[in-house]
Amino acid sequence: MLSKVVIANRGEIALRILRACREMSIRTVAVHSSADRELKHVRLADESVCIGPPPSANSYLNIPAVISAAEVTDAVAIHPGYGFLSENADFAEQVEKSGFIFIGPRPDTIRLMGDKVSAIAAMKEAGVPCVPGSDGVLGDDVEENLKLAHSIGYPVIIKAAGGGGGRGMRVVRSEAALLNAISLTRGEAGVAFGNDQVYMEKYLENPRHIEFQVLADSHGNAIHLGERDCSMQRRHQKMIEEAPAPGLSKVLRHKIGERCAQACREIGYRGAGTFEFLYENEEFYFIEMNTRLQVEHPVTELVTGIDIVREQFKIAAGEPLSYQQEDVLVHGHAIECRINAEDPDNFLPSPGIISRYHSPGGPGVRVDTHIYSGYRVPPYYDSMIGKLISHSDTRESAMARMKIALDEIIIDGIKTNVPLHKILFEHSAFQAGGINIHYLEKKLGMC
Ligand code: MV4
Repeated sequence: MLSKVVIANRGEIALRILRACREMSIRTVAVHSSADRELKHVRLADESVCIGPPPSANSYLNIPAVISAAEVTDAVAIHPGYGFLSENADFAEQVEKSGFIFIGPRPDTIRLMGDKVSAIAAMKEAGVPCVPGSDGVLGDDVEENLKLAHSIGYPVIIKAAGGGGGRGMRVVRSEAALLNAISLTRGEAGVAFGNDQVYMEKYLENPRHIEFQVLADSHGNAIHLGERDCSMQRRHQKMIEEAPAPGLSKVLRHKIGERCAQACREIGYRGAGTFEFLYENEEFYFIEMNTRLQVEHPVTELVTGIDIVREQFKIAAGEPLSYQQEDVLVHGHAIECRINAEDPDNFLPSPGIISRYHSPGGPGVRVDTHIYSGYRVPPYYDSMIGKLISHSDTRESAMARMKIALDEIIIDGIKTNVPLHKILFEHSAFQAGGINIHYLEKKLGMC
């Protein structure tokens, strides 16, 4: 197994990764900004290295600083977590060129998936169902673009090849608006991503957002761990995730999951990954692939019993996957609530000192957080301070356990979105299951 790993992240996920290292007897190096000396995982790590001041560009995104930390501590591998450098192909490449193991896919795979047009082309080729749309990037031929949109049928959506996660896209509802939308999206994309390539898809009005978790080793084995429903979101920030997706049949799960696993085999994927789909009228449409560990991985861990971070380390060490597809069973239901340090009324960040913290607990309750009484939430980073995850045999009882946990948790001194979570769990459409991506924003617009 790997002897020593640099954890190139912060907060709850750095702690999650550190705990996996402990179980596997891997020594740990925490790299942190000067604002993050008091993080729980920094205290627990075998070693720690301060890599710069709080702005992420000067610390968590500073590639030479992270690699130097691996060099001076004699680490063998770097785990990037999520966000920060986790999907940066240049970082993965420099890590490998410096003689370290990057815990994630090969740099070329990250690059392939980072460009949404090449990602879609690869998935289409591998038999993954995609949204009807342009065959690659749009050209400058006005007539051709009008003809294409006409044949797809309005509404269509123009997306930037370099975008993703909701950045760089525009819905077009009529022919009259098409050409302007293409040039506006092109211009914005050029500025934002340094790549003005755009593509066109049929716009799906009311889809659900369902993603499949995959694991692939370096020996050509790939499996899927089923899906997560992430439709409860606001402005592309997920708020609640669950597994399995309410109402999805076992047959369709395995059909789509197997397509994802097969695609991994065909492109030589390595590591943990997520296939993002839109789901509407019982049909799946691939939109993007994430080449990292995701925030919401715990719901999959709870329903499958598989430790995804542990598998990442095994894969990185060159070992085969611990499971075959037949070993993967989905047991019961799991739900995750993201806890954010923010004002639930206006969603503004609410940094500051947590004067009192009491963790919920009990059967089927998992708490992934780095916070403690006296911890100061810094203003420099994402406002997510933890995740509450419940598991039980049925969706109803997993929801009941979550409500109890939300009532139990005490976070004083800062504002959090816990009150909003409590309200959402009383909403009948969410209780019934199967809400779409517009549900939360519509609900918030009403109250
Ligand atoms: C779409 C779509 C409807 N039709 N593509 C937004 C984030 C990016 N990953 C893709 N997104 C969307 N692509 C087609 N053809 C609607 C969205 C979308 C969305 C998708 C997933 C989760 C939340 C969303 C919120 C608004 C729009």
